[in-house]
Amino acid sequence: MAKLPVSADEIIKVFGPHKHYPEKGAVRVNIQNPDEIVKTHCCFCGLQCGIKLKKKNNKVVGFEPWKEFPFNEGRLCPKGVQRYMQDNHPDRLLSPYKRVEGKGFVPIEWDEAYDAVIKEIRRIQDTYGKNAFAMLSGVSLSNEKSYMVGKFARVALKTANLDYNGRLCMVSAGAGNKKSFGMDRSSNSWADLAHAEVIIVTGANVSECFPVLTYKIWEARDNGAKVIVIDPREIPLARTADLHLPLRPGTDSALTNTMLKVMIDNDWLDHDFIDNHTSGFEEAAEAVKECTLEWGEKVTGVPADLIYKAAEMWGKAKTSFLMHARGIEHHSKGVMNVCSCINLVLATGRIGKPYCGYGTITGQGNGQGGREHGHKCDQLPGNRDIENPEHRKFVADVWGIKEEDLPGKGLSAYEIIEAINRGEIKGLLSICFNPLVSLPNNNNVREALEKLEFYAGIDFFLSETLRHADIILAGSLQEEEEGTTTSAEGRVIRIHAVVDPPGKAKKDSEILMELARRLGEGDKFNYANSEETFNELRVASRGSAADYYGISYERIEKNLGVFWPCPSEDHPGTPRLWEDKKFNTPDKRAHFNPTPYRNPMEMPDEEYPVILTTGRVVSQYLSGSQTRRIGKLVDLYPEPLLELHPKMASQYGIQQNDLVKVSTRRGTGLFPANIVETIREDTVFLPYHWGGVNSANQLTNDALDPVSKIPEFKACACKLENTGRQKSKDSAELAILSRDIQY
Ligand SMILES: Nc1nc2c(c(=O)[nH]1)N[C@H]1C(S)=C(S)[C@@H](COP(=O)(O)OP(=O)(O)OC[C@H]3O[C@@H](n4cnc5c(=O)[nH]c(N)nc54)[C@H](O)[C@@H]3O)O[C@H]1N2
Ligand SMILES: Nc1nc2c(c(=O)[nH]1)N[C@H]1C(S)=C(S)[C@@H](COP(=O)(O)OP(=O)(O)OC[C@H]3O[C@@H](n4cnc5c(=O)[nH]c(N)nc54)[C@H](O)[C@@H]3O)O[C@H]1N2
Ligand code: SF4
Ligand SMILES: [Mo]
Repeated sequence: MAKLPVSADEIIKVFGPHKHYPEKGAVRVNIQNPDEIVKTHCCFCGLQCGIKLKKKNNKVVGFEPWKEFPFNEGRLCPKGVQRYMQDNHPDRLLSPYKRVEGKGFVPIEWDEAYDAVIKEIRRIQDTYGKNAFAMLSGVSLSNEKSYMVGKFARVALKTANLDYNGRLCMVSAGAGNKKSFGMDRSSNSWADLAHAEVIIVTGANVSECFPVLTYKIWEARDNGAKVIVIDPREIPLARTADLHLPLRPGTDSALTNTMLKVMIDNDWLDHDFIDNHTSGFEEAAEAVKECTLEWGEKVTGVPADLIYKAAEMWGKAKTSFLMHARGIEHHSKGVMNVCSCINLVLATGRIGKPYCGYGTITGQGNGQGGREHGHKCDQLPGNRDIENPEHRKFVADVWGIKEEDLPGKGLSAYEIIEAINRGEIKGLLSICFNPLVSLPNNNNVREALEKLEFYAGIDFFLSETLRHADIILAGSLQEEEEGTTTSAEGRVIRIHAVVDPPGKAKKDSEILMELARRLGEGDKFNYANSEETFNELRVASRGSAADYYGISYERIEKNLGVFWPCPSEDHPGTPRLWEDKKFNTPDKRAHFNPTPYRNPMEMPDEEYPVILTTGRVVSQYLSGSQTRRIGKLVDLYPEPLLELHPKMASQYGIQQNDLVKVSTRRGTGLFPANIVETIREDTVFLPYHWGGVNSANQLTNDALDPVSKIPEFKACACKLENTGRQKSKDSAELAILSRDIQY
């Protein structure tokens, strides 16, 4: 029998009506006499800006800029200045809950909650095998918690099926980086941007998603840099760029391949670097042989002269930086796209030198550290390979277990959902992940949640996914536990506990440790504090491709962060990688990878003639479970709007704010139209931060990249129908009020 989500009425009875905090129009008071001001970091994006949080009576009551922190120097974006609204929020989960049919969620004591979880883990694993109980995790978690989750799943749960939300985010970049460099990190601290002659930003809406990085790029412009933006939309950064290439979604490697061909034809190459420090150039060159400017224009929709100009600017520069984000990575060929960008960098040899670099802009708060410490389905701490016998032995020794007891490679995030739907996985524990909103083709996710025999989740808010839970474990915010994160630059920084979790909520790590104890593995999870966990992580990462061994809490504090790799306590850390041109591959050379072009898995056709791409807006964060509760952020952008070009709008007779029905082969949604001139005429864009009827992920394609297993969020085919109805004045309000109860 399908296990339906707890109903809206039942939720309101127990939790009260959903509230925004602060309420609409409320004035925020900046407390002037806090008990304490604590230096820590923003919990949202991968830039991890420094921030000072004000504390009074064990509550976070405000913030101040932290001007001395070297990356952001006090700057914060709209989300950063509202982040502190969360710990006091009326929606906080203040105790564990269990689902009782007919009543909804009922608050219970921790002992009962733990017992219920352990009983179900045992039952399911005894009946169906260890791997029938899966775990999903997320990288808003600190390094310490990420490491602990990886160890918990393998040592306490003993399941192979652990994966994380970075599977939707950083994995194409990670796989491309490893293939090309043998290491997965931005090549330089972004201080090097300031004097780069040319900067390419591709598939990254920097001004909305990494707002504080904008000023670094503008600083470079002030110093004379030329900026090239590659994006189907004229994003804010493109409006201040020297060149904007508005390509058709899903055609990135056609564009970069054509640029490489132009560079080869004009000999804008660094032969010395290619010959002495790389391998695979011939194969990569062979793969772009047919990529003429005419072909490039036809496939990408970007005029040939613009492609030529970009290749010339990039090819002739002496210093340069190439940055990309999910726009090129969220594709069924995301890894190829990443490799094709790296090929442009390697062809010019501009890496491992001052003002020359390459980097993927990490998405989630700890998207960098979290992808190194072992909660990916194929990975052990230190970015070690779970299938490599030496790596397994090393980590098993650190954990005090036998190598043969360490599970092998498990399923990736979306594959776990598919396995639940096939009846192979029966139980799930999640922490820090809201897959019902964030996974593609999410009607499949709903079906999986309804099918699970048991589901428990650790969160501080009742997310859409958690409405399907049998047990809810009330966890902690970033500022409720000591720890570290690693910023997009590769800088390991200190997160400070400002307050204790409110009510009966507990620290995430405490919950995991107690579950481990009750599973009989308590002796392996006996950490007195986060520093002890970090010190074990250091040892587990020693000698690896993500070596933290030399980094201590004390050193981070003293230096305002340490860049890994840092193999020993007297090592200064590594802001700029590969200055000695010794890459981390077995032959110490950087690898070109051939990147032959192919189309996205779903192309527009007669039935579904329009390209749909999805992404973000500045005021909302990820699945929105955190930011849709903060009144000031909701005011900025209350509901998802369908961005479309005036020409497309007139073709369908669509006016501003008309409700448009958008359908794909997977689902249908209704979205008010936002007619803008800043998008390609053949493409529409939807932000994905909402669930239920407003969810963009009802529509998206669940085709996965064969290597990274990232979904194709950025290109699928859709059709539009004008409903002829205008969005009513109340529809936004209604959408907000019914935010959690939309389906
Ligand atoms: N405000 C805000 N900031 C965030 C987040 C958030 O949710 N909200 N999330 C954080 C996280 S986890 C992440 S991963 C990052 C994401 O940061 P970004 O990757 O910058 O954000 P997106 O909006 O997903 O996509 C970026 C751009 O890709 C473009 N695009 C779409 N299709 C293509 C294509 O085929 N090729 C190219 N070249 N471009 C394409 C879109 O038009 C969009 O402007 O942001 C982080 N910062
Ligand atoms: N269509 C479309 N879909 C996308 C994308 C896209 O561009 N288009 N982008 C994808 C990307 S890049 C990403 S990263 C994913 C993100 O997708 P998700 O990871 O599902 O999104 P989050 O909102 O981060 O969900 C995290 C949940 O964890 C909770 N949480 C946050 N911090 C903590 C913590 O410290 N402890 C605990 N216990 N819980 C915590 C939050 O309250 C929230 O409920 O979405 C992906 N989905
Ligand atoms: S740019 Fe990112 S880290 Fe900085 S304040 Fe905004 S969301 Fe937070
Ligand atoms: Mo992400």
